[in-house]
Amino acid sequence: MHSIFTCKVLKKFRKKGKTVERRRSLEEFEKAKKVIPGGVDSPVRAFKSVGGTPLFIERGEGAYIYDIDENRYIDFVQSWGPLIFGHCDKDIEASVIGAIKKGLSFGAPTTVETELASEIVSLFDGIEKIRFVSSGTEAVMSAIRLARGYTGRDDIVKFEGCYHGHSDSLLVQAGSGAVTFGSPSSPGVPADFTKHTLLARYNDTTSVEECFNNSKDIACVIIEPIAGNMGLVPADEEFLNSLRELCDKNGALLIFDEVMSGFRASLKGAQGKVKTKPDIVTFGKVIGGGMPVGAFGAKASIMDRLSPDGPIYQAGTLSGNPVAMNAGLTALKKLKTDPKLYERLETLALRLTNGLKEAASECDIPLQTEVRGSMFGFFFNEKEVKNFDDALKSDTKMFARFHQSMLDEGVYLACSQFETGFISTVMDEEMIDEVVKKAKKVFGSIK
Ligand code: KE4
Repeated sequence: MHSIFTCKVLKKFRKKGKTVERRRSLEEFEKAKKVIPGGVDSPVRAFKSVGGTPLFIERGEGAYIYDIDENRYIDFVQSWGPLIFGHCDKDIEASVIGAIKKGLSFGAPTTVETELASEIVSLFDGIEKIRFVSSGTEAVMSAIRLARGYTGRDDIVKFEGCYHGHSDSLLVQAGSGAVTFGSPSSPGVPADFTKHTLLARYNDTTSVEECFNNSKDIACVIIEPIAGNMGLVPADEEFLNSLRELCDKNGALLIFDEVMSGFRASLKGAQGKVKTKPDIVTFGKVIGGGMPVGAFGAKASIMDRLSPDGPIYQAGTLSGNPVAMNAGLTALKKLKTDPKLYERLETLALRLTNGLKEAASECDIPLQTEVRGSMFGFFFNEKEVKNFDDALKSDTKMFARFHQSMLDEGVYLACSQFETGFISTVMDEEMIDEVVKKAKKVFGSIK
């Protein structure tokens, strides 16, 4: 028997002749909210910026996920980036099962950590050593401390609209969830913790020069070289070069936060697309194959300042967990074996975004699109988006209507205008064309 609440909401889901049954997600969400803040373990999942109720997912299979009401969706979120091989990849599954049979965790060195570290180091001239942690937030927090300890300076520069995880000194005008909630700097972060964080504008060299004019104590500049947390906004090549020059001139380190773009934009992340080389790189998502992992790497001269050989402390109980390491190692080995993989993913991403653009223009809906490797984004915006202010001018109400209607069509897109979508290796042209066809129908109904 439906509760009154459920009936009311269900009515909302009834499309012309199309009833998308999501009763169990509705009921589970009510239950979850009683014991988990907002009913979710990460804010963006709550669907607050797009409306409606988050789907409770039962399982994934290849390019698809199934909610607990047995509705099937093609998944362009892929757990916010990690699942480049889609759900239940047989090789990654086997490596995890194999690892689990030998034990879950030891809190002691294992050879698989060295193997995965070597796989990553071998890809980047600028990385001689890498340390694993359990999330992207931890990787960036550790990289910032390393930069501060290495330079002996306290200030850092970040960019409006970039999100680098939720460590205190970086929750200043963050992108991603914080923007979605319209709370650019979160309560609970003491002003003292952020007074060393200078804000600059993405793709705007002058704003960075101003930071260096205002502070002679800058330890590092941190940037998403391909921003994915204000929607998909790549940095201009000359802008990144200017960051390199300013850091060199002022004795600061340049940090590329590639937690999202790493192994997603190309096999070398953003560094496979631009010439600028950072001093420190952070990773996450794909390098864990779907398990919790983060990492940060740099030249040995920088990394060796970390404890136990150096004085800069950084640690973690499950850092380098062998189950996660095996998942990540399998994923990276698969990525390295197929030289055409990223070309195929980018071609599919372009097929999707070009199709969306054409479908939107047929309905006079302004749509800006962007692609970098397997990453894609779109803005309901009249103008090209080059920075956070531009992104904020997007029509988030139109985005919400599009998101909800595509969900009803079985298409699972990121539940915020300020996120990025992903193509996985198990997607093909037929699937993409089907999504474009659905988008055509949806644009017609929401314009
Ligand atoms: P995690 O702590 O969530 O593993 O990583 C933080 C992080 C750091 N740097 C970049 C560039 C990131 O994109 C992220 C996390 N990305 C978001 C999605 N935009 C994670 C999703 C969420 O917060 O639930």
